[in-house]
This record gives sequence, C-alpha cells and structure tokens, in this order.
Amino acid sequence: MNSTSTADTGIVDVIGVGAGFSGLYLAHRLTSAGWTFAGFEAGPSVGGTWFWNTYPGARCDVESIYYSYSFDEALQQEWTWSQRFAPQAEILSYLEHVADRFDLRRHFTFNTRVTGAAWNATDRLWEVRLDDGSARRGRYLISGAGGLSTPKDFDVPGLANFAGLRVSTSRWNISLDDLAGKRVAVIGTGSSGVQAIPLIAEVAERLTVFQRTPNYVMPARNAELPPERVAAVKNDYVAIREECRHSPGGIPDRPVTDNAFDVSAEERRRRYEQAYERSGFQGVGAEFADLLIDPEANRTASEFIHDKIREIVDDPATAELLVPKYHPLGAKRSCFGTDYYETYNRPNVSLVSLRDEPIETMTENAIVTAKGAYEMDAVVLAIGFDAFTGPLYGLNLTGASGKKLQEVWHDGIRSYLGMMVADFPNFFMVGGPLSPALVSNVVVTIEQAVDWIADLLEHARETGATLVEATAEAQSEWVDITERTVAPTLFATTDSWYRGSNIEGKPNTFMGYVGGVGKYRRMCTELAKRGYPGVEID
Ligand code: N01
Repeated sequence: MNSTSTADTGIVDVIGVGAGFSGLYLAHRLTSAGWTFAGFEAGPSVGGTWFWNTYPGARCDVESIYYSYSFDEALQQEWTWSQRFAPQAEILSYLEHVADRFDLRRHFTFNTRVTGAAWNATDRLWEVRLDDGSARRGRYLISGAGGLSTPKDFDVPGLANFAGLRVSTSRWNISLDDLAGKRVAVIGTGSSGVQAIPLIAEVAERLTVFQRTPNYVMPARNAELPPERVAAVKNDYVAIREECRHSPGGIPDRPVTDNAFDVSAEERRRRYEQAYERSGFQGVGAEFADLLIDPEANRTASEFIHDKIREIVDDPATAELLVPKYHPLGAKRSCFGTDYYETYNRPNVSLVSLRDEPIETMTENAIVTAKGAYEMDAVVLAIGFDAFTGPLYGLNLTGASGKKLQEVWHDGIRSYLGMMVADFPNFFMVGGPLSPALVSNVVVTIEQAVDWIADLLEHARETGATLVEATAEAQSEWVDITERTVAPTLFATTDSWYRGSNIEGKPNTFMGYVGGVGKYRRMCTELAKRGYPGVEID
C-alpha cells in the first residue's frame, strides 16, 4: 500500500473537470466530506451545457421540477420553477444560484481546459495538463465533462467558403435579431434544430431547413407552472424525489403492462390520442409495454405520429418529407417541439431533403446541393455532438499501461458501471458511457454517480488506500450486462448518436444502460454494501 498523504505534498485530492450539473455537485459533495478539490472549467462560468446552448428556444424537455438537484431540501424549497419545461436561461440561473448558495465557484478555475492527463503509477496520481501551459497533480481525477459538450464537426466541404453569418446552436453567440430579415439556412433537425426553427422562422425573411433524417416531433405542451402545482410538489418533494430515484427513467413512473396488440385498433388510437395530449417521455412512445421491443407494435405508434404530421402540414409533399420513415419512434431520441410542424405552413419557410439532394459544397453566399444552389445570408448548424467519447477523448487520458483511452476504446466502449475504466486507476466519470445517463433524467443519474463515487473514495480513505481501479473482469461483466439489456430493444438496431452512428469511425456501441435508474441504483448500492467487489482498492 502506498500511504502518501496528499495534505502536505501540494497534491490535490481530487481534480474535477467541468462546472455543470455534475461538476458543481461533485465539488459540493467532496469538499463537504473534507477532500481538497480543484475543478477546471473551459467556459468562463458555471452551467456546462446550459451555459453554451443558448440558441433560441433552448429548453429542457425533462420537466423542471424533476430536472433539478434533490440533495438539499432547503434548495428545492426555495427555488421555484416558472414553467413545465424550463428555458435555458432559467436553468442557467438555477445553476448559478446553486454555485453561489453553496459557495462553489471558489473550487473552480474558469476559462481553463484540461488538455491531457497521465497516470503516474509510482506516485499513484494523475498529472493533469491545462491549456494555459500549467500542470496540476491530483490523487483522483473525475470527469464531469458531460455527454453532449463536444460539438460535432461539420463534415461537409466548403463551409469555410461561406462568407455570411455562421453560427452553431451549441455555441450560439449572436442574438435572434441578427437573423432578422435574412435568408437563413438551418442544417439539422434533431432536438436543437426542432426548438430553434420556429423562432428563427418568425424573424427571418426566408428560412430554408436542410433535413437529412426526419424525426418524430411531439408537441412539448409547455406551460406556466400554476402556483398550486408548485406548492403541491414542494409539499411532497421528498417522496417525489425518492420515486424518481427508483424509477426507470428518473421521472415518476407511469407503469404500463399491456402490449399494443392486446387492445383493438380503435382502443389503441384512443390511447395514443390521450398520450399525445399528455406528451413528454411518457407520451405516445411509452403508451404500451412493447413499443421499444416489437417493430410491429412500434409501427402502430409511429404511424399515429405520421398521421398527425399529415394533418398539421398543409403541403402534402412537404408533409411526406417530414414523416419519419427511417427509424421507429423512440429508438432515436424523440423531440418535443412548439409549433414545429406548423412552422412549415408559413409562407417564408421551405424544406430541402438532403436525402434527395445532398449538400455538395458551399460557396461564398450559397449552399450547393445536387439539385442547385440556395443563396443564403446566414447558416445555422444544428448538427449535434460527438457524444460521450468526444469530451472524454478531449482529456487525452493516458492509462496505467501507457495507452490512451481512445486506443483502449478503439473497437468498442468499455466501462465499469459507466463510472470507471479498467487500466485507468483513480479515474471516474459522472454519467459516463454505459451508465443510465443516456436514457434518463440525467440529473438523477449525476447525483447517484457522485454519491457512489464519493462513498467509494471515503471507503478507500478509511482503509488508507491510494489506488482504486475497476478490474478487467468486472468491467467485462458490466459490458455484457449493458449489451444483454439493450439487445432485445429497437435501440440495438437503430442508427443514432446513442450508438455513435453520427460520427465517422466511432465504435458502434450503444452508450447507455437501459435497465432503468432504479435497478442500476440497487445494483450499485449492493456492490457498495459488499465492499466493492470488482474494484481493486489498495
Ligand atoms: O443533435 P442531433 P441535437 N449534414 O444529433 C443532422 C440533447 N438535447 O443537438 O439524423 C446534414 O440529435 C442530423 O441528421 P442525421 C438531446 O439528447 C436536448 O439536435 O444524422 N445534416 C440531425 O438531424 C438530443 O438528442 C434538448 O441524418 C446533418 C441533426 O443534424 C441531443 O442533445 C435540446 C449533418 C443533429 O441532431 C442532440 O441534439 C437540444 C450533416 N453533415 C439537445 N450532420 C432538450 O432537452 C448532422 N446532421 C430539448
């Protein structure tokens, strides 16, 4: 055992990456337990995702009363959400409030990016390099860098030729007014594009949406939160949070046990109509138990949405292009929009299907497809992220055997519980790949991961250990569990960013555990009770 104390060596106990939902709770939880903590955040302030994604219409599609911290009763009593789905600015204010309330900013260095980290086996610590040229040494290194923080590169030739206004949703640095009266292109129709398009359409002279894959967009049905609902939630918050923690998705469960073909076509339609009104993640895609398992069952729900699109969109040709035919409902991340399909009825909005006419290049003032040139004054990229691996590979981690994480994961992503990686001792990920983060209310997963990691570090401290590493065997077992859990579902056979399909050359691994946050929590708690079998603690 190496018993070097970090107290008088200038080595910090924990180096944390990121000051978003993960990093802030990490700093709070670990410093409260007496650990020294040095956090580094690439941005100038706290907020992570909610700092960067300021595009028009940005809001969370998990309900605000659930998409928030549960660790402090006073915090959840004093903060009042204004809407069912909080807008970006309100979530950012919340995170700023949390940072100030718990005095967390002092634990972070802002405008500073971690650019490399190497495991020093002799001293049992991480040597971390920063983009200001300095270095820091820490016993433990914990990434709270998030899953959707590395924007995807635009892989179409000619972007640099374009001389007009160019902006991406994930690094929005203009105001909506800057698009007023302009001919605007939006490329990409995932959650970000779907939220931004209706608002851009209101100010642009012309909006042309360049769509590669049509998505299922269901009405968000956002609304002000009535004071009586807020009061009822606050009154019952402890129980509500507990329900979320033990649910499948990190939001209160709405269990369904019957399958789509257990009921008549008429009854199915009635149920889908109700679910469509309810909307959210417990809407149409969750109305029957087999919708994400049986393609034929799914087809009934998918076709229900197809019909809605045809009802809403006036021009039949545009409607057909918007109908999502290439994947089952829910197997790719569903989108929730406000007036999304209605926007295509505006006289200043048109749709280009990139499946029919791929972009060939861009010129100084136009997007050129196989069918012609579209002159534009501004281009908005809403093309998504290099999810999960992007932020982690950006840390340039070198593990115990001298290999980089990107080499170790070259043929497939492997982790233990989505929190640790064999051969990378004393390194942890909050909501990393193969955790439930991908398909859950991520704040629930973040709090659980931070608590579990903090308890494990405490256990190591109590035993005088300075090395904590997942064994290769335990990791293989976890990878098997995640693969077996997802295999019977439609996630397994659908290309999406969930499986890295949006990035050329990325390993084809479904990056989440789909067994539910409640089941995952039970497994993690049980492992902790049993003294962390599967983790070498020395
Ligand atoms: O990114 P996406 P996003 N040429 O990857 C297209 C979360 N989020 O930022 O599908 C042309 O979903 C791409 O087409 P295709 C949420 O988890 C949440 O919108 O690859 N098009 C697709 O249409 C979400 O899932 C919220 O064929 C190109 C789009 O760009 C995740 O973030 C809000 C292209 C990218 O869609 C990512 O969402 C926002 C190219 N070269 C985000 N490359 C809420 O909570 C890509 N595309 C509401």
